[in-house]
Amino acid sequence: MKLKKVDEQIAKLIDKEIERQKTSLEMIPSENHTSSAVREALGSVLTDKYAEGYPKKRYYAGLEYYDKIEDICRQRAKKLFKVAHVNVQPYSGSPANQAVYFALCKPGDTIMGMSLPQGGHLTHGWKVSFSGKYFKSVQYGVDKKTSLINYDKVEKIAKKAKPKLIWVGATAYPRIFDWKKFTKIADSVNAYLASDIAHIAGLIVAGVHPSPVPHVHIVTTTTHKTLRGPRGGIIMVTRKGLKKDSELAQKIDKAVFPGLQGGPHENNIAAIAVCLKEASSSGFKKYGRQIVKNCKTLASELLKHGFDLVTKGTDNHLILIDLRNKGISGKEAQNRLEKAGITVNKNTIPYDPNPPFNPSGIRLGTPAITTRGMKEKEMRKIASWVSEVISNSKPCSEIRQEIKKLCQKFPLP
Ligand code: DSN
Repeated sequence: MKLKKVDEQIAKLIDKEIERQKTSLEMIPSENHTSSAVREALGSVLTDKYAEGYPKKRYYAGLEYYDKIEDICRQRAKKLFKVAHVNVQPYSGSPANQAVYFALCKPGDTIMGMSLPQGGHLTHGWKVSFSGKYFKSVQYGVDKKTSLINYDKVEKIAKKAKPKLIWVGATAYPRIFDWKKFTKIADSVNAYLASDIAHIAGLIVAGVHPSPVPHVHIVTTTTHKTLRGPRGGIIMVTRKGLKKDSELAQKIDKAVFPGLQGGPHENNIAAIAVCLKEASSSGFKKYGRQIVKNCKTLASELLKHGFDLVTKGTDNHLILIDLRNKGISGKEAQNRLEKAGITVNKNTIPYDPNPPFNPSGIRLGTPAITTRGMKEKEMRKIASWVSEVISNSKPCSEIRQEIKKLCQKFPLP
């Protein structure tokens, strides 16, 4: 291996990370394990060239094959998500969302999104991000009692604020979005409706979460979560979007380049193309269904172990646990679980009395462990390990060994 010769230090650390991934359970719901085909495209010579512009309209020479690759990627995304136009150049999810603002809004315009501590995303108008600083952001959240989106309340907020752009999407919402209700709300105030499906893109492709495409104007996604590709971002314009604004596709493209980015990372775009091909297979549909089956099994087992789940369960790939009844903070639970070999992340729960750096919950999910082939039987075991770790009824070191043993049976792709 050449890397070992050139840079032994980095090579060793990569080897250690491979070993860590092999022997532990990756349960952060926004993460996954890519295929070796995706990684081969990512590590290819396509990282070598500038390709500012779009296929056939570039500012650099020598891009015959780059053009073909980017076109294939765009066509695959269009077909898979059934949209009118796609841009596959955003470096990731936040830049993709930034481009949507740049295309549609002026600084100071009113925008609306789900608040971060109640499950939304930084770029949906949270106060510390550009989206909360440069725009007049109004935020909706979840109901205090049920932790579900209260659509009547969303409607009231929208009618009062009359936002130019409304975001639907979340990073910690374990339930299905009612796109139709959001469409009705957005249409009633003549707002653009953008859905950020970063977390659930793979579930939509697999048919286990309804698609927003017939209902919204714009869809953004990352490519590395349930979609199981490399880190990256895609912006899509729907037919409904083009009906609202026939220039929408051009506005989005101009916002990405030259508005916000320079040369696209074409090695990444090639790897996204590979991931989209994989996601078009019948095997991927099965995978998506299994993610949800696993998550539901894990949720019901955790409930049996006395865990308090936000919304009492899940419809998708993630679970949010309110740990207050267990007398442990999210941070401590995350640390202890990591020692045992289960990687989750501390997370705020809706109306969290504790600060975001030391919140009351943890977020966990099944995309990566499902990629390894784990099923309901393993979920039951994992739930009991989580319970043993949190209740401190068995040493983490002992559980670590048991997890290592299980992991041997489920190799990384
Ligand atoms: N950082 C991502 C997550 O973990 O959900 C969202 O972009």
